Amino acid sequence: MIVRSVLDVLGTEREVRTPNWVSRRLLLKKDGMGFSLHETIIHAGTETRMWYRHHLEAVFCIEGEGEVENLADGVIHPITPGTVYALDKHDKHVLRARTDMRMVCVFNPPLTGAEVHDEDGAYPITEEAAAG
Ligand code: 9YT
Repeated sequence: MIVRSVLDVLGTEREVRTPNWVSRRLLLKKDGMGFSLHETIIHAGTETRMWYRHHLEAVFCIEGEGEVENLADGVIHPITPGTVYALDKHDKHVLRARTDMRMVCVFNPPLTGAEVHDEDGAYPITEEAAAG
């Protein structure tokens, strides 16, 4: 059994910071679950364009408010605590945070840990990650 707190992750290599968000990667590929699970804080006032070409991601909001725009159809969905969005079609999207937003994010295949967004807002796939 793995038992781990966000507090264990702070300031370690499992905590990844970018200008728009900080991600605490509680479970990664090396933990052997077949998915990765992160707590991500999206900073208030930011707008982040993303396209996870190689991954499926579900994002469950537990704190804060914002919106996600599906770039395929221009539809804007409000995001508040209790709402999940799932990028089941590798959807290109923009996330806008009105306040700080606390999200629980699940990736399939799991992230290996070192990923940061490329110029498309995607994470690269490594052979290791592709193997699941
Ligand atoms: C909501 C979202 O996708 N934010 C970007 C960071 C990502 N969730 C991560 O790496 O944890």
